[in-house]
Amino acid sequence: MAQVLKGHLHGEDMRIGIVVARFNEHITSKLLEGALEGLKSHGVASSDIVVVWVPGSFELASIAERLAQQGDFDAVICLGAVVKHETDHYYYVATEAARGIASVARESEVPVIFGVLTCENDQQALERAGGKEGNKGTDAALAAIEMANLLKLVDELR
Ligand code: INI
Repeated sequence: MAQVLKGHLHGEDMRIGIVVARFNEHITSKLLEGALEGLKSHGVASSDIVVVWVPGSFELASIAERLAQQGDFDAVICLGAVVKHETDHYYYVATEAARGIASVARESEVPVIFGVLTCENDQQALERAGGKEGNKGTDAALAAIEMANLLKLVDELR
């Protein structure tokens, strides 16, 4: 019979790093609230959560990399909100944030989670930061716990 592995959502005894962008803080603070709520409701103690604010989404990956390298965290969550404006600046920020986080995630021993909204306008972003589309910060928190548990199971296969 096939062996099937699934990560569970028990976060007890986990230490989680959150890197959050200050740009569009009216949105990212809500993503952070959602993430903290998601972690705590799944057993992660407040004292085991470290939150690091960075200027914008472009800076998320470099701090996530440092946290992931410390070996002290079970997962690192990146939170940001990139919103389209008149110029195409947002495009470069969103692309590099995604590329940077994906690269850190692949090279890290622990999960690094992409909780960055990329939206047409503020309304779309707010709907996904505790509005009618839920809170992507909470989703990111649950993905972090699931992936941290899954990684342990996968490593046990060795
Ligand atoms: N940073 C964001 O997090 N969201 C944005 O929408 C955004 N836009 O559109 O400019 C943004 N820019 C700042 C960027 O992340 C860096 O902090 C800045 O370029 C300094 O490196």
